[in-house]
Amino acid sequence: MIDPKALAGRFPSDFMFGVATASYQIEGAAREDGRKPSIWDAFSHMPGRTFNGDSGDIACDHYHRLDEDLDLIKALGVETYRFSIAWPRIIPDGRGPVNEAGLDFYDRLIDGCKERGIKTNATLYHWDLPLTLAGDGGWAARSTAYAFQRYAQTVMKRLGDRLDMVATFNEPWCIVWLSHLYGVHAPGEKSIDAALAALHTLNLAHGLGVEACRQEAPEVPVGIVCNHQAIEPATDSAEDMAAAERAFQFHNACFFDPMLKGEYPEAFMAAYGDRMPEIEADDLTTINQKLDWWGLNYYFPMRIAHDGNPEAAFPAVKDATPVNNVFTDIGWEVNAPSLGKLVRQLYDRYDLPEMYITENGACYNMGPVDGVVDDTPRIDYLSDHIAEVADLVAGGIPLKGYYAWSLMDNFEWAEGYRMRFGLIHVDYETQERTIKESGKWYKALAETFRTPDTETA
Ligand code: GCO
Repeated sequence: MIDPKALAGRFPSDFMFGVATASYQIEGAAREDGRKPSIWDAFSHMPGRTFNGDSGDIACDHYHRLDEDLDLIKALGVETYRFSIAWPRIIPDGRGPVNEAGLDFYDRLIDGCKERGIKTNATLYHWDLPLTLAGDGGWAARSTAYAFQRYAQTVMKRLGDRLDMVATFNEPWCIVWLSHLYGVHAPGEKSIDAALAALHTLNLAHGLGVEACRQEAPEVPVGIVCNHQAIEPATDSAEDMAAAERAFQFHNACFFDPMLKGEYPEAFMAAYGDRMPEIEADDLTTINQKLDWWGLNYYFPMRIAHDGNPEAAFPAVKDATPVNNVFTDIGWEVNAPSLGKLVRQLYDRYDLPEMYITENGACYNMGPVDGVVDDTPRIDYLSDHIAEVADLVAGGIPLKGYYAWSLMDNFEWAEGYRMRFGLIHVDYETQERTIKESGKWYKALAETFRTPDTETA
């Protein structure tokens, strides 16, 4: 275990440490104050979609425990809080009437952070699409991009004056591939055509969303949060290296090429161009917006090998065996150097602005024993990855902050409540919160960076 103060000493004084959450994973209050269902309410209530049939109906009951939870964020000594805004609270049918009560909740959240000297980083979309929009085709329908544009305008008009940062989307990869091709997340589609349609709608919505944020709140730095895949070829054979490039195009470049270069990647288009939805004349210009920042969510690498089967669909890769034999409780390989490699690869490939690690953390499911949650493996995971971040900063990457996932245990999507990522333990029966040993370790690290002007009087 690395000493937190020594680790802190490797970062510049303006570096920020924070914690992250997402609306559907923590809020609960799924039917309150005018909120209507999202695709995740529908999906989690379908048989067999989530572990144990768990849903976010109650989750961490954060909606009703806002002040207590903001106090906990402050108690962790962090400088910044990344959260997401639930579209179905703001515009419950996706388009149409605005629900003032929904905006009021985030008003209280942001003001509560301000009062406690905590900076705010809001994500507009972390997967809770209003269910009504799914009836029109959801992300597979182009019209959803325009509905998102209006939602972004609505949020920024009301909240933009007090936000420190905003992101259009969390993890386009999950929204497109995991949800529309692999069928694991809502809406549970398994169709390449649906996924390609969602890909273009999402990219377009991002561009329209950036414009909307700038129009309503020009002072707020706007960006996007991606979980680009850290693709590790099984060998350095020419075949595996070519496979890695194809995988990069499929998993990463189909988002970043249009967003940062105004084009879709070549081999990707050679494979799928004829199945893409219509790309209208100005679309790529709209998508290609200069960003103020970007965020990377990183947990584990993707190991791949060339798939020689002539029937294999692009990117024609198969899974390769992890070389690192250490896994978290969710089965993900622990590998901090892959984070560094991925970041350097992205800066080599793209003209990128400053960045944040917007999520990083580990699943370990131990609970309290005599009031103490001893989660040493999580501390080890965090230390190794934060040390990797320090190397990137020392190597000249404009990396300005790190957010631990997550503030507290929460609804882990298809895994329900059995997988725990929190720095704070949640007892879902009593809603009691207990700061884990990792939370105390992170506090010792993070509080070094709280500048006096962010302290409350
Ligand atoms: C994400 C997810 C989180 C997950 C975390 C662990 O952005 O992937 O936002 O919601 O809980 O990644 O799987």
